[in-house]
Amino acid sequence: MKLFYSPGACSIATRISLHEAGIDAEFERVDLKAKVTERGSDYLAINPAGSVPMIVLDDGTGVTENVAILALIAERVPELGADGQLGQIRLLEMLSFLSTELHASFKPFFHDADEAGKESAREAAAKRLELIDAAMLGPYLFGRAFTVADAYLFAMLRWAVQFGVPTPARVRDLFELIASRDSVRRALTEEGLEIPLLAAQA
Ligand SMILES: N[C@@H](CCC(=O)N[C@@H](CS)C(=O)NCC(=O)O)C(=O)O
Repeated sequence: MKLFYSPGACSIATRISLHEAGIDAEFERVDLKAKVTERGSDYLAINPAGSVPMIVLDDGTGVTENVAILALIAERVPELGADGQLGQIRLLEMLSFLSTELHASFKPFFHDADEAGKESAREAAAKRLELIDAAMLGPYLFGRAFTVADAYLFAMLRWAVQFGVPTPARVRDLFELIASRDSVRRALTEEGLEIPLLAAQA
């Protein structure tokens, strides 16, 4: 499998999940502005949407979209999904919320929003983090076990620190718990990123 990624982007959720799953992968960095990969390939010819993550399976099939990629990893390694009768549905429900609500609320920060735009993005993201705080079972989103949804949330909690989004206490604890996992430390190191310190925001 291959992952097209950009350091610190949401694609780190896939990298973390692959490490958790014990799935070997190749990683190819994408310059998201120039839309060129580190090997000099035209990324738009590979993924016309131009966004990361994208994975390419060993048979050459490409899969895009965080929700689909993370669901695929959880399908291959069910321990990384949610338990219970509605487990798969609950996982999709959470991944969809993370993608369409939380992830979307961070977009203005990456698109040169002015101060007013950033402040309203901050409020929108904070509101969604409060919903997560109320819904999470603890200590992870779905209880005692880490899932691919935690990996996706982690990517965005790094941005919450970066952009000063107020983060409820239980979600901050969850962030630190996720950050302490070997898979996460490995992924951060591989992408040349620091271990985040949310406590600084408390
Ligand atoms: N709908 C896509 C969006 C992914 C996305 O927004 N990726 C960002 C990085 S976190 C990106 O590639 N931005 C650059 C661009 O879209 O041109 C998904 O959920 O996978």
